[in-house]
Amino acid sequence: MAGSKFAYVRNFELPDPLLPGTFMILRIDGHAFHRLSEEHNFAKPNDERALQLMDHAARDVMTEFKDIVLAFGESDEYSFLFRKSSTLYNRREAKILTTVTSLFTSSYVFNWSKYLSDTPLKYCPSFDGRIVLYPSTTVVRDYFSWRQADTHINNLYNTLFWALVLKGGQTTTQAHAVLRGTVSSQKHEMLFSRFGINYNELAARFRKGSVLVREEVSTETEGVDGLEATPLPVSEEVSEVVSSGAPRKASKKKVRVRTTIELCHCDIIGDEFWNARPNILAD
Ligand code: DGT
Ligand code: MG
Ligand code: MG
Ligand code: MG
Ligand code: MG
Repeated sequence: MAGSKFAYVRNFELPDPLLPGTFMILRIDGHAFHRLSEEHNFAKPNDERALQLMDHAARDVMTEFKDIVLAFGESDEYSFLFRKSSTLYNRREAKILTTVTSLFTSSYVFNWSKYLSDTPLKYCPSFDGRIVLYPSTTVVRDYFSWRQADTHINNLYNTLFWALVLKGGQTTTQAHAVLRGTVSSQKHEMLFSRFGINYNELAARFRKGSVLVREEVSTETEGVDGLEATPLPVSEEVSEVVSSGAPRKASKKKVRVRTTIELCHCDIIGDEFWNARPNILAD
């Protein structure tokens, strides 16, 4: 069946498959958030409400796309790691990228007023997105180390910069000049000696960024004399049933394993995080 004489235009639609057997990382980044943060009076250097809104949108994305095994967020960006064997949308790049980016954006807008209740959204925010393929677990680990190191570098710089401006009475030009060429230890020292700020005591959210990861949570429920325990109102499966040894009035214990999405502000550069969660990088 040839269809209409116009149908040949479909021949211009070229496939855009992402190489199988590789790790996809999709990163979204707020478009012109320098302006968005100014126009909506985000706190400097970090606005906790705005960061929580980013976390909320990222969680919505992970809830919808089960192949995402890890997400990391800082500032106006979020990175999503898909499991290596994902066949989401037959690994069509545009389909994955546009659907995830638009879901993130709509969640950001939809939930804005929950976090910035006294600040009406003045215009439509947007996010750009890209997918990069990584061939090995080493480079995936290095990718996330790169982003978390970036969080630290930017936060240290921004914390001192805004302390100089907001507490030290300097102009932004002066603050930039003071910071130029300084190394990390000098910034720590300046923060402490001039402003009494111990950098390491700042909120982990600001120093480490946000990590969203799926965790399995086991709950034991009891059913007596063969009565079933009330199912949990979540769409997760029962993993095993354990019976006690008593012949009558047996109390059946059901261990239910649910998967939840946990938010933490922990280190992902060292081995500990990854060793505790071997599933993230598994095939
Ligand atoms: P782009 O990504 O090229 O469209 O341009 P921008 O302006 O989004 O630049 P980008 O992504 O490199 O930097 C993020 C901007 O967002 C940066 O100017 C600071 C701002 N921003 C992000 N989070 C916060 C926050 O919590 N508080 C404040 N005051 N600003 C923030
Ligand atoms: Mg950008
Ligand atoms: Mg941006
Ligand atoms: Mg950014
Ligand atoms: Mg359609």
